[in-house]
Amino acid sequence: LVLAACGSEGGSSSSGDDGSASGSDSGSKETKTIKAGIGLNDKHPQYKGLLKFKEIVEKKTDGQIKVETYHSGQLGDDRTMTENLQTGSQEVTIPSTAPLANFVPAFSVFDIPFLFPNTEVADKVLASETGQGLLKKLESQNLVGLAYWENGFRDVTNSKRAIKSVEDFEGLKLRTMENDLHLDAFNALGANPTPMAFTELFTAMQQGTVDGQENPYATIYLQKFYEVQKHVSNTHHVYSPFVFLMSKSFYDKLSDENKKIVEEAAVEAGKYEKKLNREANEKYLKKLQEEGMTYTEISEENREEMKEAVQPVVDKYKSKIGEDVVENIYKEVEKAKKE
Ligand code: TK8
Repeated sequence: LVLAACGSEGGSSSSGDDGSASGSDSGSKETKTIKAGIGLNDKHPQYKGLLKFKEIVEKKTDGQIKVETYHSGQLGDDRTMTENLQTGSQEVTIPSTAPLANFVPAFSVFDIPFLFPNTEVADKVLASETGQGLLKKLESQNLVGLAYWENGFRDVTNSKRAIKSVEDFEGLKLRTMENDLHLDAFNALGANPTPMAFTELFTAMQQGTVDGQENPYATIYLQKFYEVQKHVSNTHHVYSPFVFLMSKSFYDKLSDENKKIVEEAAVEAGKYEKKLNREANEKYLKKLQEEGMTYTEISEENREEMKEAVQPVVDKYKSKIGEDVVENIYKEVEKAKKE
């Protein structure tokens, strides 16, 4: 019946988004196009991961699905690209979880400062029932979360002074991602935070609109932030996951076979991206110093002081994130630490 509906020539010529097909492309030979855009540039592991996704999907569907890749915010910032998925003008984007909290508040849980002590715990918690359960919440927003990729541990840079302890944040104009918890955490540290899309950040630092920002070393180096920033500290204050998002209206129209292909490709490319990202974050701190940045190591005692300063913010956001989500994520962290 489905084949007949697709016509004897084996499928309508429609692309994936006009809904005229029989609701599934099984057996049809029409090609679909995935427009995939990210905010980081083409040197970053995130883009190399996206190229890996393209390679796997085009190979496994024998060209039935084509992937067009865009980087450096060519299709907009994270929030705009996520909205593009909801309206159907783009099929894939891979934002940080922080801006995603504007669509599903529970994703703010990953902005709880110092939640993950290391990447081993982060990996286990993201793979846990709680971590995977958060992805399910995206479906109500016409979004499908196919996999967690890695942005990494975030570190503060600025053009004014070395950040050694809480006092050094006083009055510093810091750009934060567009997420209230993230913003309030830097308020609690005494900084003067400004939420801003990543696409505007370099210019804002260049013009002095902001003194600093926070991102993993790979981003700081590959986006050439060392050209406009003097100081970097290993605050490691938040571990940011990326989420590989697909438009649900596009995903739903795929055949079961092609659904499986894109799901597996997102996971496999994510493992590849994570490997490259960890190698990058290992080597780029040294490169930042070679480019003239001054590195300041945060002592464990001073990091504890930062944790205490932001704790009231965590309590304030428990209800917004969801008491159950916060409770479960802490349980998963404790469980992962013991394994
Ligand atoms: C890139 C962003 C970036 C994030 C930020 O699109 O906004 O600072 O860390 O990686 O998602």
